[in-house]
Formats: sequence, C-alpha cells, structure tokens
Amino acid sequence: MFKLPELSYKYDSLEPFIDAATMEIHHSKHHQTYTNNLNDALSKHPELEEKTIEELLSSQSNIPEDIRVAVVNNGGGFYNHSLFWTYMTPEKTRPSEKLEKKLIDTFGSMESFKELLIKTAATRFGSGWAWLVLDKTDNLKVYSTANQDSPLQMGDRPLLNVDVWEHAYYLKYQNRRPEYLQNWWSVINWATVSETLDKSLL
Ligand code: MN3
Repeated sequence: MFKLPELSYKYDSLEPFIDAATMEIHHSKHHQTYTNNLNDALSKHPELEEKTIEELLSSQSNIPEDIRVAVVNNGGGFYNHSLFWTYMTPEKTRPSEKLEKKLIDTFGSMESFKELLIKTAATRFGSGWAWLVLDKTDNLKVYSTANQDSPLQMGDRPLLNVDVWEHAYYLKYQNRRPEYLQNWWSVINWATVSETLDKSLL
C-alpha cells in the first residue's frame, strides 16, 4: 500500500508564491486521490505488492493489462507529486557548485536554463509536467510530459519537476500559467535538486 507522503513544510509556507488553499487541496485531495486509486488498482494483483513505484513505472509492460492504464495514470500522479513537494521549500537555497556548473555547461547560463524550463512548462499543451532530468549517459535534459507520464518511462532520472495541471495554479493565477511558473522558481529547493544529482550520477 502506498501512503500519501507528508510535507516537510506547512501549506502556507510557500506564500505568497504558492498559496495555502492550492497547496492544501493539491496535497490532501488531488495527491490523496491518485494514491487511493493506485492502491485500488494494485489490490487486484497482490503479486505486485513488493514493487516500488519506480519499478512499476519504469517497466510498464510488466503491469497486467487490466490495471496498466490505472497504474500508469495514478501511479504517475502519486510519484510525480511525491517528487514535486520535495523540490519546493520556504527556505533560501542555492544550487551546489557541481549542479550549477553542469547547468551552465549544458544550457549556457543559469538564466538560459531558467528561461528554457519555464518556456517548456508554459507551452505544455493541456495538462502535464516539465522536467529537468539526467538521461542514460548523465546528460541534463529539459522536456515536458503529458498528463501523469514520467521520465522513468524513458529511462531518465528526474532531478526537478513542476506541475502545470490547472489544479496546480488556477485558484491564485487563473489562466496566468507563466506568472505561476516565475513565482514557483522562487521556491525551488536547490538543496534537494543538488543532492539528487549527487545520488543519481552514474
Ligand atoms: Mn498536480
């Protein structure tokens, strides 16, 4: 059984960038629903009980067909949100020297990385996520995924993500997704992203 992870900060801690009402509904309703629906689907196949969410999502052909769509959608929702909360913090953080160097080597500058990530997220058509990932040869990449798809499906390792489903910003920002993204940038947990890079490099 998967469990809704607790946040390491309060719902109102990311104000004024991310509002408390959005955080509460997003975590206690949306994320909880993905978690419940994932568990419901898996309950039909107890043989999958021991699998981690990463194992389930990275080898989807091993998921029985009758629950595959439910596990991909709700398991993706469970996993993507579990990461998303940890990539935000009310504290002031900075990228490690190693992360900053890799970002600058790859994208030219921190400013052009920021522009690319925000543009990728802003232009995702419909619902989905934007990501910074490590690919199979440890190169950094920025792209977006539809709905609750995750980089695990491509064999990539997530370092940072941002939710661009309307439920992530509509209460405060309505249709102003780019403004939400600019504000989200202010609460990125660079310490977590830096640690994840250290753990993920081959
Ligand atoms: Mn969401």
